Amino acid sequence: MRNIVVTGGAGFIGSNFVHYVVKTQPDVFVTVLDKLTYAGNERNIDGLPKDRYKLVVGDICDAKLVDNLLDNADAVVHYAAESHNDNSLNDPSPFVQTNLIGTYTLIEAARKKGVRFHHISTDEVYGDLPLRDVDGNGESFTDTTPYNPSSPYSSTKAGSDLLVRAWVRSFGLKATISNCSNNYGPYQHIEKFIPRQITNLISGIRPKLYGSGENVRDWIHTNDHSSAVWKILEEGRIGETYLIGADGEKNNKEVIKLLLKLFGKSPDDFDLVVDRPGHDLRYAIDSSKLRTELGWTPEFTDFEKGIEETINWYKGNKDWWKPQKAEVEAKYALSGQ
Ligand code: NAD
Ligand code: TDX
Repeated sequence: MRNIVVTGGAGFIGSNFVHYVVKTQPDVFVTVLDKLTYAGNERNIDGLPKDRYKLVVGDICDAKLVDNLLDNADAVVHYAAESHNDNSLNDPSPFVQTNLIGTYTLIEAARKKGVRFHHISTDEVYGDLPLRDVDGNGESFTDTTPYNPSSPYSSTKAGSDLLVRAWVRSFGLKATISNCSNNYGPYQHIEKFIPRQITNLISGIRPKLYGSGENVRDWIHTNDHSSAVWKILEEGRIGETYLIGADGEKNNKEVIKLLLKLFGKSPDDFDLVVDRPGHDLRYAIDSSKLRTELGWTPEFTDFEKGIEETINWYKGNKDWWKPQKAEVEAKYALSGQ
C-alpha cells in the first residue's frame, strides 16, 4: 500500500490516524479528504511533513471529486462522519447526508475502481447493554450482536455499515469494517464528554454530568484505535467485521471524579444536568477476534496516565480550543446541560 485516502482525516480520530501512519509507515502517502466542518481542523495535521500527505478540502458526497481521488488510491480508510449524538438529536439531517449518502458515494467509487476499503464504525450500532451485576458479570458486544441503534447518529452509522456489507456481497467490494468503543486523546472536539470536562476545569466551570452518571463507556486511547485499524487494513479478511476495544469500562461519574482528582478539586465538585434523551446505558466490547486472529494488543492501557497526558495536551493547546468554548457551552445551556 503506497497511496491511501483518509476521509475525515482532519477530525479527532482521523487526524490521530494520519499522525500514526506518517510516523510508522515511511512508504505510505496519505491524501486526506475532509470537508472541514465545525469538527474538522486543518491544524490537526499541518505540522506533519508536507511530502507525506496532502489535504483535499471537499465533501465525501461529491461523486466526481471522490472518483478522481480514487484513481490513484490503493485504499480508502473512511473516518468522515457527523459524530456527536447530542447534535444528532437537535438536527439529524447532516447525519443522514454524510453518514449514509457519503458512505454510499465512497463505496460506489471504490467498487468501480477495485480499491480496498476500510469502514470506520462504532460500538453504538449494537445499542446498549444492562449494567454489570454485583459480581462484575455482564455481556459484551461481538460481531454477531444484532444491530439495535438508538440515536440518529448511531442509526445512520448502522445504516452505513449495512451498505458496506451489502456492497461486499453484491458487488465484491474489497472491504473490512471496524466498530470501536469510545476514544479519548488529543484533538478531540470539546463538545465531547472528556474534553468538555477538561476544558471546563481549565476555564473554572464545574464539570457537567448527564442524568445519574451511571452510564458506562468502554474507553480506548485513540492511538490504540489507529494501530488496530492499520492491522485490519493490512491483514484483515475481506468482508469481516472486527470490534476494537481495550477493556476500559468506566461509568461517567468515575471519569469525572478522576478528572477532579487530577485537577486537585473535591470529588463532588460537579453538576448533575439534564439527561440525554434515549441515553444508552452501557457499552462494552469483546475484542477477542481482533486479538486472536490478527494478534493486535492495545498499548495505552493505563487510563489515568492517558487522561493525565490528555489534560496536559488541552492545557498546552488553549489556542486550539478556546475560540470555540463559549459557543459550545452556550449550545449546551440551551438544553439545560
Ligand atoms: P469528528 O467529528 O471529530 O471528525 C469528523 C471529521 O469528518 C471532521 O474532520 C469533519 O470535517 C469530517 N467530515 C464531516 N462530514 C464530512 C463530509 N461530508 N465530507 C468530508 N468530510 C467530512 O469525529 P471522530 O470522533 O474523529 O470520529 C471519526 C469516525 O470514527 C466516525 O466515523 C465515528 O463514527 C467513528 N467513531 C468515533 C468514536 C469516538 O469515540 N469518537 C468511536 C468509534 C467510532
Ligand atoms: O457533558 C457531558 N456530560 C455527560 O455526562 C457530555 C458531552 C456527555 N456526557 C455523557 C454522555 C455519554 O454517556 O458522557 C458519555 C460520553 O458522551 P460523548 O462524549 O458524547 O460520547 P458518546 O455519546 O458515548 O459517543 C462517542 O462514542 C462513540 C462518540 O461521540 C461517537 O462518535 C462514538 O461512536
